[in-house]
Amino acid sequence: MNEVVKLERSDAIAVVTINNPPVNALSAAVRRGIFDAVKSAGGDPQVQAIVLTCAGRTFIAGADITEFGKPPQSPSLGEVISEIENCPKPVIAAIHGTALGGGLEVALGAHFRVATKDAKLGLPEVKLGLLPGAGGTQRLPRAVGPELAVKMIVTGDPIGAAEALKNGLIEEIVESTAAGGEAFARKVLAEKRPLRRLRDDDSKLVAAKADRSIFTNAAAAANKRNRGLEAPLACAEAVSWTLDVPFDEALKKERESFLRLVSGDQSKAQRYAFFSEREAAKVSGVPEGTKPRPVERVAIIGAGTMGGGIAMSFANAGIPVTLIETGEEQLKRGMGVMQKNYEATAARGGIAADAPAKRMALINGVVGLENVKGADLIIEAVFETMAVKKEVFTAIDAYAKPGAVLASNTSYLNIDQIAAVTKRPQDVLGMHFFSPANVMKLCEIVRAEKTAPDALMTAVAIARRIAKVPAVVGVCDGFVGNRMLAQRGKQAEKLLFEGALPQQVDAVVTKFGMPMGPFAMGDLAGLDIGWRSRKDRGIKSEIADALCEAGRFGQKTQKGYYKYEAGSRAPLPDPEVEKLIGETLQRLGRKRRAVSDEEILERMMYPMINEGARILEEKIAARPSDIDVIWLYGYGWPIYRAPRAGRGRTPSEVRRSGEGASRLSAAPPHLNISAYPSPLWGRDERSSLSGWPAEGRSGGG
Ligand code: 3H9
Repeated sequence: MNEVVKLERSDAIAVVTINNPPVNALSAAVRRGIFDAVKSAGGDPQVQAIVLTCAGRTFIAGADITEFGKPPQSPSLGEVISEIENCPKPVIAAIHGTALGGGLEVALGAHFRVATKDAKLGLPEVKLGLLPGAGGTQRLPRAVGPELAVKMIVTGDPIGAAEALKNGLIEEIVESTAAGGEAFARKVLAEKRPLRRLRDDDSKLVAAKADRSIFTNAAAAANKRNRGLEAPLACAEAVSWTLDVPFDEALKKERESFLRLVSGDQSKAQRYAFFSEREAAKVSGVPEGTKPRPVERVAIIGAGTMGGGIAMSFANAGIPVTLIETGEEQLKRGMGVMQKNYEATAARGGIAADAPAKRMALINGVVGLENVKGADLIIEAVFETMAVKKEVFTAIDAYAKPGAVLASNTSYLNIDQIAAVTKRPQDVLGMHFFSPANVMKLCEIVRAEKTAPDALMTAVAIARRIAKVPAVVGVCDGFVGNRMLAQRGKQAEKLLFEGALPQQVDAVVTKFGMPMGPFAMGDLAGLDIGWRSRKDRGIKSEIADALCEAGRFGQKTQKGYYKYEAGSRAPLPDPEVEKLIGETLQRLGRKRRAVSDEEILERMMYPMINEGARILEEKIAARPSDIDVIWLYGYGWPIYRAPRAGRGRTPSEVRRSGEGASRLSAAPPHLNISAYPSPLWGRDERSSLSGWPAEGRSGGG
């Protein structure tokens, strides 16, 4: 048909094959090719059935996201799907890999669907700030019922072939798409099965039409975790139209909603984030063709909060780990915490009831550093002091097998100095996970001066294998994320000395959209870590030190900047802390003043922007978008406030346009927050920081 869609015939069966690597996205050429192929086969008297399938690693993974925001080209996806649905001959979609977004919508236009057993089917548009725009919100509920459909569309999470079969999304699981698709087509012809057009089949809607609460309850449950995003709400609303709006009218409404979202700031930001994440995995300065080293056995040293979380990340991905401690007591405590975490997740329904046992079985707790022996990758997660790190790496060097990658999970320390105590600095790097490590998706991969390219690529590859988002950074104090965060931390601390309380500062930051403020975050990570590190460096922090001296280490002791009830992670303001702050200020002879929320927000943001710009100047981060990825996945930066500079484009398009940097890093390098309060830009910019202009400022002082 054309260069990306082929039409072949095997006697009465026409096979339409899409071949548009890497993921068979529905570019204009693919849409045209499918449209023409189906029209031609439909009108060919020799053809009795049509199989729609894909070459390469996957079925169609969606609309071509790079085309969004550009002038539309015909045929539209809706027209392609209509052509399939109205074809007088049975059309069978044969699915392998991932049928996502517009890809699943194409398959829903077919009269029958079969899939291989490892296939995944879903409508992830919501993750790009969109709703399915080519009938997905109307056909999926008719295929699987509105309850499952609203869950799939609002969360964007795909289902596997077995679940798809159970719920009527596919007719059969096949060995391979080529043979299986054709065999199924012959079966349809032999059995003279009537063509099932989902648009005409309301049988799965009957119950929810009679009792709307079936739908509204499912929609509310799916929307529970939504934090300020428009798309999930639009998705749920569109699915609700299946209950009371005629099909064609609902398609029109869906289209209008799609067009509104696709041109909105939230979706633009989310699309920019999608491409930024993929760009971050491309490492500069690594010779082409560099292969990661094979990793089958992993050892983690330290069963504390971080080590345990990292071990859980591996176990969650089905990779066995050896978790090493120095004593039985510490090991037992660490294993107990992991067990409890898993059980709590299972009790909430986050994982299957038998998952805690299965996952714990993958974590082999042992005592003694000699147990790193057989590991291909060793991740150290011990106390955050250089002396201890050096001691541990000297021991690892003595026991680890040649070629093993030796990673430190340090969040601040100089990896070059750690590597220097080994005889194999080329194998040493940083793998900085974020707390809680089993939840947060970011892994900063720290390239030290002597890190070998294949060691670096090993860390990047393993991070992706355990479903983390890797971002390669250079060596400096705190790398990218924590170095920027330290600037915020300094201001947060100063704010306490000036009269603000932890809960006031945190409230401003969470209102902006971050999941936590600096003080709640400190309590989660453990205040003792910073305390120990400060002592190591001879630094004092009057209020934080006083808290630690009073045994308030954060959540782990149920007291930190806040107090915590047993078994709860909810921070409760504590009058004792207010008293302690008051006494400290008195001792230092400082007067409290009223601090406005606006001032707090500025002081939480501007210093980080400055630091981001410096990080780029120093080439600690390779690109502005890497910094955005770090903030999105390491610190829960609200995705809808991701760079306006992106405007839905890929990071490389942004660079080519000459606008250069992301919002966080687009600021002139030295806004100089120390001169506060001097308004740096106009009021509206301040009230919504997502409005940061590309050139970094809009007037003011
Ligand atoms: C949609 O369908 C809207 C419709 O409802 C209505 C329209 C009217 N377009 O992730 P990977 C590129 S919205 C363009 O590293 P993996 C990606 O940038 C869409 N490009 O591979 C990368 O390029 P590069 C709904 C795309 O194996 C390369 O492919 N669909 C698209 O780890 C490899 O990607 C989705 O949201 C695309 N749709 O994962 C699915 N998808 O090599 C989005 C990928 O230059 N895609 N690329 O960096 C995914 O989730 C994953 O890519 C997938 C493969 C799971 C498919």
